[in-house]
Amino acid sequence: MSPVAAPTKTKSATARKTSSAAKPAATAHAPKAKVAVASLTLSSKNYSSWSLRGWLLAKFAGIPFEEVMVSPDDADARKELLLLAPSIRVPCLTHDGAKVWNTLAIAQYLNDIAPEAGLMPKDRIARAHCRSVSGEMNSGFANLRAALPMNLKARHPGHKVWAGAQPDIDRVTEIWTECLETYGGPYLFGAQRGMADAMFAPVATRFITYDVKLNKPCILYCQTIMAMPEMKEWIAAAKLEPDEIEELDMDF
Ligand SMILES: N[C@@H](CCC(=O)N[C@@H](CS)C(=O)NCC(=O)O)C(=O)O
Repeated sequence: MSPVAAPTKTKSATARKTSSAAKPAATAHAPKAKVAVASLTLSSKNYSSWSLRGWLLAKFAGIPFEEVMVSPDDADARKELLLLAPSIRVPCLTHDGAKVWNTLAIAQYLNDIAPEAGLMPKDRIARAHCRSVSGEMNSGFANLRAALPMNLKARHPGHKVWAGAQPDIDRVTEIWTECLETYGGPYLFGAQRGMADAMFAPVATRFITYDVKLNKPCILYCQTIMAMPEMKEWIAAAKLEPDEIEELDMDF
């Protein structure tokens, strides 16, 4: 892990900023070290799965960063977000002159600046596998996303999964099972949590929220994800958010 792992704070503006950055300890005689403080745009902690992925990646990388909370429904915030992220989407990472949007690009950038954090496996073949499953998550599973939106505060025991989402669920569990068998768990690529775990963490929460039936290794993997201290921190913050998106709070 990076030696610069820092607690996360939050700031406020039209886009609400939370500073997650650790300020270097200043002493009278010490030369001022130049610490590049990153900022990461996020939207809801309860509902935004992409925000969670970006935030976990930054946490795993151990960089100090501030959270910039933006509301996608607020016109002023959207204008501000456009200045921060050309895609007008979260997450977007700004760090030391670099602006990086799209979660995969953020993961690769963080791996560049904090290689010691082990976001990607060291082995070339495992790294290729990690990139492939992370890319599949980044661009696929549209039916799963539509049918089982992330909602960390909700629980739907016995939820009947829409048939159109089942092939996506089956493919996710196939990826997880193969990774856990190949690399020995408890994370997808072995003992070290990393990029692929951040990419699939919101899916683990959806499987729990909607009571999706899983095989034993996948149940254990969901538990491993939920037990990560970073997940606990994120979920605790999500629970404090007001329930703003009524259609996602409906009973199925
Ligand atoms: N694959 C993209 C997806 C990003 C994405 O869809 N973000 C959503 C939040 S969950 C967003 O910003 N939505 C706001 C909007 O579309 O206005 C990425 O990795 O950045």
